[in-house]
Amino acid sequence: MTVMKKPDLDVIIIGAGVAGLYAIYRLRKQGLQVRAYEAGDGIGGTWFWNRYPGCRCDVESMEYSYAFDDNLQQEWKWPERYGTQPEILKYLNYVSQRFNVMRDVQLNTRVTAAHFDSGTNLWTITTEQGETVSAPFCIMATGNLSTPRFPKITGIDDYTGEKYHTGLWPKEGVDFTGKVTGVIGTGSSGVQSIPIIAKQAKHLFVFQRTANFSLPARNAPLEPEKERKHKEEYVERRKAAYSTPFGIAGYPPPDKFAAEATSAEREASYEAKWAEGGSISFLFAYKDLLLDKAANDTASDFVRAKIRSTVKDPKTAELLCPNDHPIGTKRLILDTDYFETYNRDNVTLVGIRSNPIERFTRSGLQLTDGKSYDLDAISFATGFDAMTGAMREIDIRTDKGADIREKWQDGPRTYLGIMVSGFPNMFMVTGPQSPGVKSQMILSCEWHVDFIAAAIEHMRGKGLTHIDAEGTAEDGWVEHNNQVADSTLYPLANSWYVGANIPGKPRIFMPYVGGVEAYTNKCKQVVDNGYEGFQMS
Ligand code: NA7
Repeated sequence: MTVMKKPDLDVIIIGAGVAGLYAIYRLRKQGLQVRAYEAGDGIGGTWFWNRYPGCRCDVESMEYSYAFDDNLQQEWKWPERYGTQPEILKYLNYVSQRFNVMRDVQLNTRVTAAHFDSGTNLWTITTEQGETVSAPFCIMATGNLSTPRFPKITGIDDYTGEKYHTGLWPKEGVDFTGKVTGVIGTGSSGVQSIPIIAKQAKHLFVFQRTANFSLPARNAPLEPEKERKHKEEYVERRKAAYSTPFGIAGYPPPDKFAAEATSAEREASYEAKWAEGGSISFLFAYKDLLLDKAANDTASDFVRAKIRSTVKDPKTAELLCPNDHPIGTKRLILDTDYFETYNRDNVTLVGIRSNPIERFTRSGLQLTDGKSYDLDAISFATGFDAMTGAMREIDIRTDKGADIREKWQDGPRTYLGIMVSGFPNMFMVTGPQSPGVKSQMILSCEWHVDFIAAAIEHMRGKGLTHIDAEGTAEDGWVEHNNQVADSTLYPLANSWYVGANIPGKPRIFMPYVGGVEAYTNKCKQVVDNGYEGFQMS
């Protein structure tokens, strides 16, 4: 007779960032025994690791917060229009304490493997320390931008100066005063940190492979009247957010195509949005900015003209003008004085598109044409193995031979970004092929956790223990996801949305860009149809 081992928990949660923390709270309310395993020595995920100077959310702080408890959203006070990394981390720690979440978080614990056994119907995870834990359900709350990547360039380990990655920034901060320093990468992390590093450094060299579009954030202290009104309307605003493309209420959707306006009207409209700051309002100028190249060109040209009029040196200005993708098809960056920074005498922009970094040396780096730079410190703002990286770092497999690295060899395949067919009882929060990174992320995390919690509750109510996504449902969803992406301009850009920043990563459009409203309606329909596309037994 075999004695069945009693599982350690009802649900294992991997990661204690925004998603993991809410999952603990939500599932515990259902009487489930849960525990989150977190690699960091603190909670917060992305907001724990990305401590680089200038790190700030690009969604307004009154929106970028949890909606699950009205008292919480009423009592928390955001000081500025956009939350800084320290402020958001403070908020997440506050939430954790307020809801006593910490007792179910195990810090300093990196999960290396997760194996499912169909005989026992249990997931068993293994940690770096060799601990094993089992539970019938496992939730990957592992984040989308949580696997920082250094470029694979010869000699990187020979470099003896200070070396930092924006996504792994030291807690104690870095003082660049008096240093000749380099930043490699001009995505959001580079663009946010460059103006601040420039103010400290003796000299800053920015090594740019691709110029990116960036708009002024127009950050400012939060106006008390705006805050009061927002709080008064919070509950309705949160509800309304689900009927919008990005999960953010308060931005009237566009009612005109770009071609329906005269060029003077378009100019005035872009100018007003440029002055207002923020990316949603700008992309909402016309209906077809992300659908039609000619429409998009009008907005792209407007921003290029702004760059040219801001940056005094015409050669530098030209190098900063993005020319390989339509505006908005890569994450549209929000900055504070980014382009203005290139007017400083101590900042030099080095274009490395046609003259890439050949190698790192003991004292700095050398470009292909032989020119070398001696640098006291180098900051890598080179991004992440986005969306699939964190899960692929864990050895996820089942006793039936399913292996996530093999399954996703040609790109991720999921049903609704929530489950992967062949991996029973394993859920993802904001997995690939869900709106996640193309939405107000906290809203999407809450939506997924609520969906998962409801599915588990439904199963328990019916005495069911096993759930998997049907292969055909998954195929259909992947195809739908690709069709939606192909009907937009998004695939035209070499972005981390398609894995283009990781050499050798299969090129597939990973986020769902049909919008939050369409996506959440689809989820509701799935539930109304008895969890259509999921097999439960
Ligand atoms: P991103 O947006 O992926 O940006 C990474 C940057 O690093 C980008 O400019 C890359 O140039 C550059 N990069 C990457 N590898 C290299 C090499 N080998 N040589 C030179 N330059 C390189 O990451 P971020 O951290 O800035 O932002 C990620 C998200 O976090 C952001 O979208 C927000 O949502 C928050 P490339 O464009 O690939 O030519």
